[in-house]
Amino acid sequence: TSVHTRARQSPYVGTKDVQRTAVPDSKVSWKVNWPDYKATEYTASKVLKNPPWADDPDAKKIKSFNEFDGKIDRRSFMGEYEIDDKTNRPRNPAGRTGLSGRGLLGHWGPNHAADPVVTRWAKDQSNLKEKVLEIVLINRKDNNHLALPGGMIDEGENAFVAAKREFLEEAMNSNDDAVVEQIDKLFENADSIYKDYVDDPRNTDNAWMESEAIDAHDETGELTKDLRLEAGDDAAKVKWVQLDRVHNLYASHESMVRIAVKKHGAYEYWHDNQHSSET
Ligand code: RP5
Ligand code: MG
Ligand code: MG
Repeated sequence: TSVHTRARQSPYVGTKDVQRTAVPDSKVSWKVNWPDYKATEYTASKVLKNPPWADDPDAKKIKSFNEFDGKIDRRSFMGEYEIDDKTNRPRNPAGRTGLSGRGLLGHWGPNHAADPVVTRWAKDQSNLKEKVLEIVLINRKDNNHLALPGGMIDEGENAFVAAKREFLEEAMNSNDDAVVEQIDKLFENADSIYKDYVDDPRNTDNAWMESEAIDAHDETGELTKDLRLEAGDDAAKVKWVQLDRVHNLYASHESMVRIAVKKHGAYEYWHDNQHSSET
């Protein structure tokens, strides 16, 4: 596996001047000794205001890391993470990011998301050698990046429920009964295809994103033929995108999409194609 790169980008997302300490690839791992390492400390003011979705600014107030803490799941897909003796802050299992504190993230430690991977076969396969999938993607409002229409798991939800809810919010902008029923059908045979750390630009040394990707594939095209996509919530745009070349997707979404492509036996576009600059 490769080291995280988006989690080391500066300036920190949503800021003009928060610069992460530069962390070279060779020093991402905590196993590499770096006695002088000093990360830039930053937590966004909206997080420090202690809204209901965020933890106490003092990590010492958190008693149950690595387990369920009331309704908050503080377990990591990466196994047990370390907690700093002095500060009681969790340590990012994927390594150094150059930033300490929580940045834009509410929870110390893992912040859990779910990503719906909704696919069907592209209609026009006439000039294609292999079967090509198309997928529902959004452009994110926060950075215009092309992304899966995913979001944070709410308290008490599992990843399937969250992926479906986020799809309704961001890709359908609807909670009409008929639309909900249509999406329920689409997700009836949905499958969890990824449960892991994600290389999200918001990650810090003490707070990071993890996600479970939910694959909902419409084999016949029947379930999605009347789907009326409409961007909502944190999505600026939504569209079906043909998977015949590499797109520059947000966080670790490209890895999730490739798993779905392989699973459905579709054209593995990344073998022949170079990186595209479209966002
Ligand atoms: C990514 O951030 C996840 O894979 C998911 O798509 C997303 C969740 O955050 P929001 O969309 O709620 O900002 O790391
Ligand atoms: Mg959302
Ligand atoms: Mg979202």
